[in-house]
Amino acid sequence: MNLRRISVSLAAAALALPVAVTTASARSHTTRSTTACALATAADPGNSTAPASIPASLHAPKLTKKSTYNVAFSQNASNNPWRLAETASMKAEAKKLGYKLTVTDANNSQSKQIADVKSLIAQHPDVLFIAPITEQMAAVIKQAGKAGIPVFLLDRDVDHKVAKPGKDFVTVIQSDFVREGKRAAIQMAHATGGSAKIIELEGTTGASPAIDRKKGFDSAIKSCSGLKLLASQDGDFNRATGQKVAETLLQAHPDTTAVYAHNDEMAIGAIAAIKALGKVPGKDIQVVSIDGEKDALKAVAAKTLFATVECNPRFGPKAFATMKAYASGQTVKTLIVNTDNLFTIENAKANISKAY
Ligand code: GYE
Repeated sequence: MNLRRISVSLAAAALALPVAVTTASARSHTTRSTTACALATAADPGNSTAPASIPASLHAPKLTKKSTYNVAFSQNASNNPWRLAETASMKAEAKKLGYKLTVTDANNSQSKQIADVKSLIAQHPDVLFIAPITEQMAAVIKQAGKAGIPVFLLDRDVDHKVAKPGKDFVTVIQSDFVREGKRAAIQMAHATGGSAKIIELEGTTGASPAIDRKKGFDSAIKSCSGLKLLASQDGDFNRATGQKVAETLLQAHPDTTAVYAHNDEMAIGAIAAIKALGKVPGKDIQVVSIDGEKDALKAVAAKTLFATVECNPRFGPKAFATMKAYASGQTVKTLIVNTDNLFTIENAKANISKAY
């Protein structure tokens, strides 16, 4: 929603000043041939907070306060550690609270997830949590709202032209993906000194994190003329697909010096592809990604992955706390932004045992 636009324009505004300053100082050093990249020395900007202008959720179906609830969770896939950690977190919290939780798995198929949500609507749970595979899930989410079921979106957003936040669904709880892309761009500039030929492995086409992680990264690197995007392609947030796409792109662009992957699974696939081509990840080709799963933290510690921007999958406590707040009539905003860390060589090793 607006957060995306706001973040992009903030990112552009924030980057505009350092670039202008750098250009001015570069001019005085006549020996310098290229403009220095401000991102290469920029500190990690950390997390964003939801803009104060995000409205309260006022017109979605209400939830009666009860001592226990019958809730459902439509998960879009279970093919990676991130999804498994999210589902486990939802199950653990429901168990702790003594709520009945029905979980469906769409197996990474949009048509299956639409069918799943339709069958959950027919069962009329008190609450429907949905992790939408793409923004196109908006139409069926609207149907759930029409059936009087309060819907809480987890980790991905949907098309607001079709499903209105605060009306067709209560809220979306997610990370600021544009910010994640910008943070990844800064790490990429750190890894490469601001000079790189980059290939980008995108998440599932039409998924909000894929759209926004691309937006945040691509717009940030524009401020550094040395950071060049050679190619960008869908790797479906998946390790095997990421590896295949990376192999193809690396062969098509033998001058590649960096890979930006929208998630860790694809980054790990890319690292395998780099090795298969006889190159050294972390030396010949720098890799930066997003999530913070165990294998990625191990890769950061082993210096094959430069950094991973955290995107925390442990939604259970926040999802159920938000639902309870809504049931007791407290104000719930239509967007809730998670707080995420950054994993680099400084802290990766120490976090491996806690990772998923
Ligand atoms: O980064 C990825 C997963 O929607 C934020 O989806 C989530 C993303 C996460 O499959 O690994």
